[in-house]
Amino acid sequence: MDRRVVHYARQGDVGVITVDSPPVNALSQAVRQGIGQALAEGLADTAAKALVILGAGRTFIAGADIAEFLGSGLAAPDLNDINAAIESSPKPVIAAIHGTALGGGLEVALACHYRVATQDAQVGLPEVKLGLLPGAGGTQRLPRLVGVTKALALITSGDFLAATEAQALGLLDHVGSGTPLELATSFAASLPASPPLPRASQRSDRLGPGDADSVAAARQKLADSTPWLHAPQRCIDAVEAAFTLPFADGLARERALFWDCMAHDQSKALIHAFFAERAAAKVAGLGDAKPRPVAQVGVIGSGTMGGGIAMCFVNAGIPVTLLDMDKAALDRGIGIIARNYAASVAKGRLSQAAMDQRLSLITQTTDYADLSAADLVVEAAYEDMAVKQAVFARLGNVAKPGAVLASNTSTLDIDAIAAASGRPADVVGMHFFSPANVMKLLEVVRGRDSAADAIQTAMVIGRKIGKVAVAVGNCDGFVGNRMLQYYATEAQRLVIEGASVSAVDQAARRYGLAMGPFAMGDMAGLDVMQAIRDRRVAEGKIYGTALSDLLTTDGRKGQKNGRGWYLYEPGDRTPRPDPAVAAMVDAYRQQHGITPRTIGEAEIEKRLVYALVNEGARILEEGMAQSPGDIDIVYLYGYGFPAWRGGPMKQAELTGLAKVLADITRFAQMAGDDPTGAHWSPAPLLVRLVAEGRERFG
Ligand code: 3H9
Repeated sequence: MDRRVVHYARQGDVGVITVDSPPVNALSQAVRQGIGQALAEGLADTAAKALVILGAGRTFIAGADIAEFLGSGLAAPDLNDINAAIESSPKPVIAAIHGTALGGGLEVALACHYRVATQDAQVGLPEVKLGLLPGAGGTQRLPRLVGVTKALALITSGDFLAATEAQALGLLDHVGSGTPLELATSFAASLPASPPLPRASQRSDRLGPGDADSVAAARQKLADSTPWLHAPQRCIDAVEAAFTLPFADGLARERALFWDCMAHDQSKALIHAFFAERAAAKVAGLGDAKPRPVAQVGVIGSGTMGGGIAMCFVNAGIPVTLLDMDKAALDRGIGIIARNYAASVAKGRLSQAAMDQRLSLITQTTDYADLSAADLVVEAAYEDMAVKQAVFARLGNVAKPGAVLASNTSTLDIDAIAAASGRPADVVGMHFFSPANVMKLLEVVRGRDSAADAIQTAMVIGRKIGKVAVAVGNCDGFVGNRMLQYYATEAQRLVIEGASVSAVDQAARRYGLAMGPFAMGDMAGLDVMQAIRDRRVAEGKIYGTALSDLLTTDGRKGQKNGRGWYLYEPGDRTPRPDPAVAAMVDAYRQQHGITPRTIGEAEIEKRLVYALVNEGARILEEGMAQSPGDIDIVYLYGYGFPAWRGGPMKQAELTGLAKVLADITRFAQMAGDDPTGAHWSPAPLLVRLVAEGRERFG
């Protein structure tokens, strides 16, 4: 069907150009061409005194069509040419904004002579979040409209501005209530008969002598905070051109910098992450299953996880019945929740009224019968199969028919838990990450018998409470923790071979991870990890090394008792190297006849990340994740993997699968017959892809 994505129609004496390309009116080649044609129609329409550009559906224009960036080059017409045609129009052109005007969408609006917006509209140049910069005049027109300092802040952060804030900056000419067309029509009617048309490219009144200082300050700020990021510095280079070069040369410089960013691995990684996050929301094999309604939630266990999970639901306005074994446990749990909220109030992030309202949505109980009204029950009891099965047996009796029963287990077999409920079709895993009220990741575990609509319910409610939900298969550790166990094991192997605990963590941080494996272990709790290790070792599987046993035998639990791989001062989470741990490591090496060697940062980095990649490839082959992108999203949102690296699987693709396999093969040789290094046996999928000359996992 040949459907026009941009159409022109006249309303009174105003010519209306409507961009109608769902879902977000992105500037595909067809839309660019359509705007050009509709503009020509409007200019030829003698009855049209002014022209309006607006978006059909939920939004104005959300930017360039990012999918086009995955291909080779951008087909004509060029957005710069469209913008030049708009700006040079002899008739006033008004952008009428609702929803969001982002990236190229805002650049179209900046080329218009006037911009009006609805009160709930937002504007922004978020290209930097994709590792890019505004490439269609945004870095040249915005500084001319709002000044260099403000433009730098907007362009280097990618933050959205509310319409009223944008108006205060001079970016919007009018903000009001009414439809975008009504706003634009009445704005057009208020214009004098032949007004001198304001053209951003021709303005210089907001540029001034302090601009070079603003640029220098912005450069320094970014060099201090995120020196590893490529695009923000290029954004500054482009904005600098707005006051050092004539407009046309500035545009050319901007475009050259845009292509420079586009060629960089960071934009490939960030664009991958953008699409992977959206793809994760679509779970294959669910048919047209609709989510079950969830108006009331039960949470079992008021400890750290249960309390955090309860907060997620009440934050979204969903009442929670919180169950624990006795009143003392409940009081402790509620106390922690209240303290968490109070800290947000103290920081000015939450009002006292909102805190009170959220707490009022939590009902405490010790009686399972009180869960009978819940549409969804999330179990966050102790991580032990017998405990979980007992809970699900009781839930099977009390929960109402059709309630979804979810376990927050991080490693246990969902099918075994589901069987205890007597209604396995209603059972799924909802694996939150600690702290549950902060971390965005939610692994939704599909059991063998989980009903499609039960999975869909968990996915949809996950999004509703602000999580990034990823469907995963039922295997030991699911996706995230299954990969992590080899990463954590490898971290210990590196220390045994000669690296220090802090050197391993430092290499991980320098790679871009939010924290190193040892600091992460201390945060998660060494006792918790030891319990998982003990179970896995009893099952003949690997997790960690005998080195970690020495620490737990010494009573080290991590942050919770101030002693783990590091030492912690009371009330301070800063990890401090512990000479006693270094002594334990020395003793361990001596006992095992290991002569420590110097291990460079590059080797540490590769062994940590490729341990993830190799297991990720196994997970993919087994179908436990539906795509490499899903695995990446698990790592970006659950484990502090840097978005600008796109996730472990994307990194492997960017590095080259053949190179990664060569290193993994080398690490396997180095590990020899050491069972703790058995994970280096190359994943068959990786071997096959490389043999076939393929460069992508999926
Ligand atoms: C740019 O403009 C460069 C120029 O300066 C220079 C050019 C030379 N393209 O997020 P949602 C899809 S760079 C293609 O779930 P929401 C998205 O994949 C661009 N597709 O909705 C999803 O598809 P599906 C600068 C896009 O309501 C669907 O729309 N602009 C684009 O939660 C719904 O998306 C940006 O970076 C796009 N630009 O949020 C804005 N945007 O249904 C990026 C969305 O198949 N977009 N899609 O999964 C956003 O921030 C959010 O999508 C938005 C809506 C706030 C618009």
